[in-house]
Amino acid sequence: MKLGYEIYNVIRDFTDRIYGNPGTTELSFLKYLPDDFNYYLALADGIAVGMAEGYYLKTDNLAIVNLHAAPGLSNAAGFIHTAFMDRVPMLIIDGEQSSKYIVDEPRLYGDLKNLPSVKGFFEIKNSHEGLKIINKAIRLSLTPPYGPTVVSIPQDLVDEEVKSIKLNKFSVNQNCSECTLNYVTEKINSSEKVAIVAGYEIDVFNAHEELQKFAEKIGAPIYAEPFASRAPALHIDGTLPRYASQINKILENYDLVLVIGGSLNNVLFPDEEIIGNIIEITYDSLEASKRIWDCFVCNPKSFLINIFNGVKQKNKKSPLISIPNGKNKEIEEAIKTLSLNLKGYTIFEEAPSYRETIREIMGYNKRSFFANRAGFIGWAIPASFGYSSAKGKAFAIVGDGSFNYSFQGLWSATKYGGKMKVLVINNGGYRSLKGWANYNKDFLSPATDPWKLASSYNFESKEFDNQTEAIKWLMEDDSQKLAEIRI
Ligand SMILES: Cc1ncc(C[n+]2csc(CCOP(=O)(O)OP(=O)(O)O)c2C)c(N)n1
Repeated sequence: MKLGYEIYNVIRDFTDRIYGNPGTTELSFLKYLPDDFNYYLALADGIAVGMAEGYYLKTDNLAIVNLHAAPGLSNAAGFIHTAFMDRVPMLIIDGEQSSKYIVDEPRLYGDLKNLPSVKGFFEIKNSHEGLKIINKAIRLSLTPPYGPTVVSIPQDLVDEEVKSIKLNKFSVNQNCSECTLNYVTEKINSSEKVAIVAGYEIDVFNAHEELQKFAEKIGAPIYAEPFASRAPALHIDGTLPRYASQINKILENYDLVLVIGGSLNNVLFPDEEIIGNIIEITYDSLEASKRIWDCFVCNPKSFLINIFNGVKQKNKKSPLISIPNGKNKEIEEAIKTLSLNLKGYTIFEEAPSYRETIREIMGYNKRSFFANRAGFIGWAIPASFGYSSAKGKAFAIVGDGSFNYSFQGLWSATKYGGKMKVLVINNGGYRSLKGWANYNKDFLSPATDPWKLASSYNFESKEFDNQTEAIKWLMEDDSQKLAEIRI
């Protein structure tokens, strides 16, 4: 059979769909798209990547994207970087000019082998190696830390005859060694005041219950890592602030800080070196390699299960240190109303001025709260649609500034359907930047009407003065809706 046909046969073991945006060099590959395979069109390249990330967040499946040669890939770079930071298993297939003439560097060609933030970039040189390269790119992407890989396929090669291959099983699961467990147990048992900083890997590995039991036994408060991107625990005692110096003020109160499945360095303002008596357990060797404190790279769920019996029950709970984090009153009413009327919707948070307010009021529901780890705005709408395209119920909370980066994702939502809501908090521009800058300039206040843009894609949208009314209208049924509140 032809290479194009065989590629779909291989990826069929992982997913039933591709998110993409096509160009001339993809047309030959896309003509082999099987009838039972879904192609979700995004109106811009990066948006396809954001949608694919949302699909992964709902399904845990490898996400597959089809992009257009160098223009498509380079245009999607911000979203690819975000998928990399979020550790998303993702295969990006991009079309390329005909193999014989790539050497002449025709239009659309670009040497993107050094594209940052991908785990591997592979160019198929001949049809014989095509399926092996797809296999290699998939396996590399699925090796922790997960991340995007790219396979570039010259458009002529997909029409060549190749032998089929069946991908065999592949899985990586590194449990924590006895030696690690003994070391950490001894440290915990000999420390009086222990704190836990829990991160997004707890949600990735579904280790919430194990974390809770462990924390209770050792009497440790659980802090969420700064800007936690997924639910780090069932119950959080405190949230770490935006400044490294403020984090240090908290950590200095403990003899031992256990960072489990996250990063202390995910701070917005690294104004100081983060210090403390820290032990970190993560499945992410890239994260661990950057730290100078004790780090053990292994599955955090296996860590929590296997350390439990060895640690001593502590009768006195270590103190909880709280630093007020500037909760913003402006949208409290809306977020409170929403948290009482969530109806199984999953939050995609992208409201820079209100991140803490949203987290504090709503808390983190297991596998029902997502943000990105790259500090990238424009992600929440495509990711919400990707999530809803996989039968999830997605609720994006976005600022007006953030909305304008990727509202084209709403076109895909109206085209393909799915349960998706959007709340736009319109504060007349880049409020967070104005706050940090401490001055106001015209370029910080772009005035736009998001609900009008959404309406132009037939995404039902309305503007509200009253926050409670807005939430009530959004949540009164399961249809796709956008409410914009002006504050
Ligand atoms: C892709 C990208 N471009 C630019 C920025 C810089 N940036 C951070 S916050 C922000 C303003 C966001 O405006 P809005 O969503 O309305 O939130 P607000 O600041 O008003 O709370 C900008 C431009 C960014 N983080 N990501």
